[in-house]
Amino acid sequence: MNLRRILAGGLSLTVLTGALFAAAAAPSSGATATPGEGIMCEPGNGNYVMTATTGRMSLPDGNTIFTWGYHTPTHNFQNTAPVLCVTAGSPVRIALTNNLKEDTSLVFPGMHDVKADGVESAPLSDVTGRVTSLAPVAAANGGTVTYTFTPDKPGTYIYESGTDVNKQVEMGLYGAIIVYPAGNRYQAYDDPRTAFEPTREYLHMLSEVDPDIHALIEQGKPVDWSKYSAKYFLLNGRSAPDTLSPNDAAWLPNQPYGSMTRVRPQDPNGGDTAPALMRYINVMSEDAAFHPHGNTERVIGEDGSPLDKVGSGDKSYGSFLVDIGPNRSVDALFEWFDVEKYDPVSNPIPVPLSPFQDLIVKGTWYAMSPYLGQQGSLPAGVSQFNQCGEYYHMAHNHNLSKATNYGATFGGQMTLIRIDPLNGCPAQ
Ligand SMILES: [Cu+2]
Repeated sequence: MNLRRILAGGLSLTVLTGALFAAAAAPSSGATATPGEGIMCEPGNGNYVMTATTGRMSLPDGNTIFTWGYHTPTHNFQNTAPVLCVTAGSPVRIALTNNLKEDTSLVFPGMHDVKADGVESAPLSDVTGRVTSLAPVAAANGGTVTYTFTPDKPGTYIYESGTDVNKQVEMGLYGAIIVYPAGNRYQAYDDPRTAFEPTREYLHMLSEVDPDIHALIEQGKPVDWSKYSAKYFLLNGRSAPDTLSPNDAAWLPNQPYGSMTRVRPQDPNGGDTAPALMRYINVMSEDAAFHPHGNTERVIGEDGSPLDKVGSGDKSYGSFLVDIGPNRSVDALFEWFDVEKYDPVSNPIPVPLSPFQDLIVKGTWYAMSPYLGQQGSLPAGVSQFNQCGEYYHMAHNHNLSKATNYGATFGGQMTLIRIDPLNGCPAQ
């Protein structure tokens, strides 16, 4: 699929996104999961076993890169690290074994009273007083350490290596911790106004990779960090169009997490309108401005702190650009609404499909209707990927240099938003 040629031809964005989706969906191996199915939590219910080890990630341009990551009882090797879904007030235990050739550790920013093998997790230093690790380590070549803590505040958090941080995080030792309110699995925070639709919860973890540095580390050569220059930009450990493939796609065995998001439009008749929940984490060293096309998202919390403390007034805000600082997290509610306002006479829903000729001119992805839920016949010989009347918008890092794969545009930190018909999508 030559995306550049499609761009040069000046075809519509909807055609382009269709091409991206087709490219991502093309492999026909055994996975049956559906793109956009949401966050894939690591099994364990607060009790996790992880082994730091080496492996490879694959990129959409055919490159493969030596990385570090973890294997778990349920997964051979993965990048990014397992998504840990836990509950406020319930203890968490992470047993870390180290199969790397150097010490490693984990830190849990935002968590309090973290213990390592039962004692307070505190930085280590050498005889000169220089800090050698931000947390007690699992020693190289088989060492173990067990971290325990009890999260007290719901929200979205990062966990990552606390040893030789610059190098080990670049190599892939980072992941997400999601803390749910006790008793409210489908709220972002304790405030019931942060409720979200149970099947519409998503994680966008932004990170980047300099393949030259990974190659030097694989070869055991010294690294000059002043020459750092990332070439690949990842969403949940994949770059576009791999971001659109389902969780646990068989053709991406070491990168299990997809990042296509699915939303439902607001019901004009006043039915269930629970929004989707978007959880963002930025693992990069510079700001990220993530841009969902077509509708705003409502930022409701940062770093595990709700912007609307009950009783203090609503500090949440809607934005076309979700700004996530380095090593920070943002939670946002995403509701797809109809700005033109449904009216049964002047603005009926659904509107009729476009005339047949316009379908030919506009392509098969856009029916010239802002509404959803209706499909019609297409010209003979025209194929389409549309399942049930849904449509798609882009979502990407607004720093377009990070929406690339080794300089080739339309890759990197980019995914699609899929807007399903009001009545759902039965044809899966
Ligand atoms: Cu854009």
